[in-house]
Amino acid sequence: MRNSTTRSVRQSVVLQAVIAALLIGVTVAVATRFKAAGQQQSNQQANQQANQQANQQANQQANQQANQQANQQANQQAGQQTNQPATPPPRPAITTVSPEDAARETNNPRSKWFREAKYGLFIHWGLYAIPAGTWKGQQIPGIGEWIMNRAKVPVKEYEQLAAQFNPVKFNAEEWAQLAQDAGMKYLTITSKHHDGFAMFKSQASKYNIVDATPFKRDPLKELQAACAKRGIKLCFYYSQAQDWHEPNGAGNTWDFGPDDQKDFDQYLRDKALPQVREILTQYGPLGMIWFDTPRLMNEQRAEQFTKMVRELQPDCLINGRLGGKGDYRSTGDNRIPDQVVPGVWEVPATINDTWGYKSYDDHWKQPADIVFKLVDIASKGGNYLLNVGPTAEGVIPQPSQDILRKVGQWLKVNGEAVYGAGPTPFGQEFGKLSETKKDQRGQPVFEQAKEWRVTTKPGRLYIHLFTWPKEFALEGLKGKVTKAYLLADSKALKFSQSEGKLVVQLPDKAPGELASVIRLDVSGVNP
Ligand code: JFZ
Repeated sequence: MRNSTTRSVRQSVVLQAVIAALLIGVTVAVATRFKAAGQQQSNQQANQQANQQANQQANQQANQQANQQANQQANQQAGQQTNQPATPPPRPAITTVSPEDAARETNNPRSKWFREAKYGLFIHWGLYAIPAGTWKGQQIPGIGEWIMNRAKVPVKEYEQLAAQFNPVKFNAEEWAQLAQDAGMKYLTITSKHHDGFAMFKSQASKYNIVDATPFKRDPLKELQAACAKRGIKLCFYYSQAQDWHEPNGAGNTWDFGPDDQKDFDQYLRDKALPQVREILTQYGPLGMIWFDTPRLMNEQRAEQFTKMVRELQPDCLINGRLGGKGDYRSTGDNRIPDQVVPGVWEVPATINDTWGYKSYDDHWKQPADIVFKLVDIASKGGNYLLNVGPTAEGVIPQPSQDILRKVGQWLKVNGEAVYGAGPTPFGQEFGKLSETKKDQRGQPVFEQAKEWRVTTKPGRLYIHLFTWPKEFALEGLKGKVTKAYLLADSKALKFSQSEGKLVVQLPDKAPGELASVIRLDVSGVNP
């Protein structure tokens, strides 16, 4: 099984390398055109081009790595039980987007709120919060919400968790307030994950939080009200293909045998489509539905969902993991591209190393790291969807709350440089290809620089500093800077500008613990 998996991975990696190589040429050309149109600066253009050429290779490499990883992951997951390669083949990495798709995403009025929002709260919550990473005394490796699969728990056993699920400390107001304090503009919660358990009242399946638990409440209804109050866009994750509770759903091979012998269309007809109809009709306007792991999906199956979403909620976004073309693309989990990527896209990310709660995962990302990632992603043109995994009592772990609120404090001061901001017109700040270090295939490694990042708004540049130099120097800016100040204290900064070089003098001490942002007002150029 190992061998055949490895072989099929290798084959598709080779194929994808070829496709990626073809696409990258186009992507780079287009990215150059996009940016050139916005700024009319020959110097900047030259910079960009040099930078893009230098990084083309790095991109290609990253794509191949991402593809290989996605391939391996998908194949491992699917192949574990059945010796079958995963279906469908993994999507190419998001950096290989075609110019047509990028333009379609960007010009879609439906995605406007999303492009401006930049930062959302992901919540993975379900029955898996009860075992919290431990089954029958054994710590089960991997992500918490996969415990049923990783421990091969029979449906009859796993189902019994429902009778114990009573998250009496759940408070929708507190969760929505946390998202607001954190500066997050949307909230995406698991309405049904791969375990098949619906976290909402469902007519289509009794295996749901209202009908099958002592809790009897519908937390998604409560969240609807709490989010609406605060202007937070409510979004639902829905696992449309994997459903380990259903004989014909994808993924549960330990109870129901190989996926290729299932009547997958019957599962779609009896459960997935009716439940998606329920979430689209019972919870007011949704920001999006976040589909996932499109095993066994194909264009025609995806189309049934797309049609339903468009009919019932024309403004509701569809993410990139349905199985057809979505309104935007997701990167691989926790994967941030090296460069600016055109179009609309999102990085789904964990705050520790799991999505669903695991009692012993304390590997928290720190606020400085999260601020860096948020800014890094925004400066490349994407969104950051950061996850928390609440406990079986309905509590979001205190460390995640504290971390999110620290980042929220930073955003209160510096939010204008993030929300609604566009990507950098430069690129040299992302780093460069190593002159000495090579990867296993002999390709130079991309060495990320982390000193500064840039976001933009019309007539403005925002320089995010992650270290604190005496002065900040920027090459290649031809527009005339009329004003410079730190968002943290609004005090004017001294600067000089000559021959395309800007130098901004900085005070002795940074104004805060986390990144400091210089706002530059620029005339004569629209960054
Ligand atoms: C999926 C789920 O299986 C997982 O439980 C979690 O919900 C996560 C957000 O999404 O896992 C994936 C899906 C796609 C990739 C990686 C993990 N990918 O494309 O790299």
